[in-house]
Amino acid sequence: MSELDKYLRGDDDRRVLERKMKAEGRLPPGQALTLKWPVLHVGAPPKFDPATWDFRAGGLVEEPVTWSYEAFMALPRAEVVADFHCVTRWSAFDNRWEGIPVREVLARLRVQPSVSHVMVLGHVGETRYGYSTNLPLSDFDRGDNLFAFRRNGEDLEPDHGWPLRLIVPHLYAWKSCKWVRGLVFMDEDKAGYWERLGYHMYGDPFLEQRFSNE
Ligand SMILES: Nc1nc2c(c(=O)[nH]1)N[C@H]1C(S)=C(S)[C@@H](COP(=O)(O)O)O[C@H]1N2
Ligand SMILES: [Mo]
Repeated sequence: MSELDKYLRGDDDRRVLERKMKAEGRLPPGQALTLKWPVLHVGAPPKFDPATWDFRAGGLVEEPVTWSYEAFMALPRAEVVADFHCVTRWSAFDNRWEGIPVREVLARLRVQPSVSHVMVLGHVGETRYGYSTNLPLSDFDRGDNLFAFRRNGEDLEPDHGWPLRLIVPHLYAWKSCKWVRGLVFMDEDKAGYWERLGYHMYGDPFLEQRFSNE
């Protein structure tokens, strides 16, 4: 392929930006920059009905809480610009996410002192896959984490998690649960969907924590 063809395909912009991110220390090892936004999930996006959708928090909390769609969407909102690193080796930079900060949700829960980890739950029942993913409470309780509904000014497509997905920018993207519906607070670490299948329990992209046997 000629340099002109590459330029017309956008490869040239891609490589220039990739070099810049690498120089700035923002490209984790083994990752390539993508200008697109690939779709990656198991199963199929669930049907969304705002009348029956709810968001539940349970496990080791003083009182379990259930929010309706209306109540959840009435929580305070914020914008976060952050990078997104998928374990399948693509990274998308400077995504402008809009959503409800995880900390706004935590502030409305009375989490028991023994809690060390959270299991994040995706949709259950629409397909045979109920997605879940685990992370330490201290990694969940961060200012950059959002329950997002918009990216770069546009509502998320169903494929990207509409009506709501978690965004945890500092860990591999499989922790960013799409179609998120609930949280279980735990006093030990337990494996979620991909973690049971061998993905790393923590998943730091800068340490290349891809699989648990590495
Ligand atoms: N509910 C659910 N969330 C999920 C997944 C999934 O299969 N189901 N896949 C994860 C993986 S492996 C990645 S890389 C990101 C991809 O998000 P995207 O499809 O919006 O790029 O979503 C994560 N969240
Ligand atoms: Mo992924």
